[in-house]
Amino acid sequence: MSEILTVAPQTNHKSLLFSELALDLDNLRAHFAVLGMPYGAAYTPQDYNNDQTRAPTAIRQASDRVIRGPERYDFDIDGPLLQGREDIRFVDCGDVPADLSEPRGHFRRAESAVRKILAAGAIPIVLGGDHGITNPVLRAFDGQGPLTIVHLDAHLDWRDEVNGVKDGLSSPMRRASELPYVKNIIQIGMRASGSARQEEADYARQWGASITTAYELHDIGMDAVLERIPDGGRYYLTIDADGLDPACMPAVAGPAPGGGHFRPGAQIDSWTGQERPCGGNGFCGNSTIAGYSSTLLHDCRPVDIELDRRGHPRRLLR
Ligand SMILES: [Mn+2]
Repeated sequence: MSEILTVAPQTNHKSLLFSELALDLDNLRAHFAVLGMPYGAAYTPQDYNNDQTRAPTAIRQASDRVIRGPERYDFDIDGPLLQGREDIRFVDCGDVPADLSEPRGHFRRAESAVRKILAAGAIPIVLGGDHGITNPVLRAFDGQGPLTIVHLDAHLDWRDEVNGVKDGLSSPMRRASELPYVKNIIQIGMRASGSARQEEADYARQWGASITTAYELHDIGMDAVLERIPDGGRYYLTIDADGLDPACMPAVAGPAPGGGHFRPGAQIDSWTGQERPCGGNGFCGNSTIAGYSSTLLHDCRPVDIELDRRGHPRRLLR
């Protein structure tokens, strides 16, 4: 029997936004698959089980207060969740469990779980946890490129290592830059001080990352920032909750004043769902969401979808 990669979420409301619980990843039938990843790569012993580890469960439990029923009309998307389409399968694959006898085993299981979700033709929606979760998730995308990473965050996340840990929450963009199938990195919302030093800022610019600061975003607006993203290939959206201003997203480990509010967050979600010129096999939106984030509730709204002959999502439509 193959190894069990995920277990059911912990408490009452077991899935995100009334989605079907689907723990059999070998026989997954889905267009959108939620995956909870509570554990990152700890920098200190205290971080093995921190506030962020409770986020996937907390987000699921909060989701039924945000949308009281999947049949309810939602003004943001001009219709009910999934637009009432019963042919779209939106499932929740549960959480990736940790094992103290194998401290990084959850990263290996997460990568395997995402590979199975992709093999099923579904778009993974990953809930952290901290931003370290992006490292194993992106590794599962080999053969799926070229990828453009769209990254909303206060912080640069280009550290090579912290306390000797190379796949922690400070390093996801550095690790992404090393993947041969990652062609573009678009970073939006940078501000204040994080783990980056001058050398990381220089390195990111030298690599060719497109960096938009929070104040530039305020000045020109999210639509103008999104215009800078090259067309073609596939997009991988990763949102650190601290990309939003702490006035509307205070429950983060690294608050940085001066960020955007819900409106630019919703715009970036909406952009993910737009019809765009696509290369490769035509996927347009591949989303991973790290950390506490109300914007993720927008990200989890597939508004309309075009399927290929095998029933896999070919294109997301507005
Ligand atoms: Mn951050």
